[in-house]
Amino acid sequence: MIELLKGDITTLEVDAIVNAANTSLLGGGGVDGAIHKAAGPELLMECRQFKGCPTGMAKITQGYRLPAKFVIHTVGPVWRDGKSQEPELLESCYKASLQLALDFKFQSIAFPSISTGAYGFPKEIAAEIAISAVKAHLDKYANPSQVFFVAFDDDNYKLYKQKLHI
Ligand code: AR6
Repeated sequence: MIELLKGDITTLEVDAIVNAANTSLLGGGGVDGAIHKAAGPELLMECRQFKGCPTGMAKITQGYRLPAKFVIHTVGPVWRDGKSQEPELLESCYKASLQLALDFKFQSIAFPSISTGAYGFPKEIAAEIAISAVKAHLDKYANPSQVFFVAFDDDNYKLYKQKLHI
């Protein structure tokens, strides 16, 4: 089941929220900054142990002061020219995050629109990649059973609404 929400991902009471992080995993702006702020300093302490994360991969931590139980940190690609494997790497972020949710038998997961802020990925292509990666996973596996797309801005909300036909 896929649902679209508008607003702040840090308020959601789900098994895992996904963070659009950078390769250091040591925090930043945008959704990453909001998640670290809401989770508290323990999140950064746990993130340090990974010594980073390559683009397209994902790591999992506890949620600390967040209502979400866990945070899945994934690193989206920086948009360059569209010919530098950006689409494949973005798809890989969704797949790796969903694989962790499957491994942990999560029921619910919430995604922000990875790479469409500071990393400049075109929103429409990003929404198509996100939706098709999630649908492909849901067709094959029972977990997670509930996937939320969380749009922070109006553009993303409208795009997801249109592409999800809701
Ligand atoms: N809840 C949900 N979505 C949000 C929130 C929020 N609280 N805040 C922003 N967004 P961005 P990126 C949306 O820039 O493009 C960071 O500094 C935002 O509107 O957060 O993957 C990291 O440390 C946009 O649609 O992530 C990296 O250095 C989407 O989240 C870099 O930015 C992603 O925007 C990653 O860039």
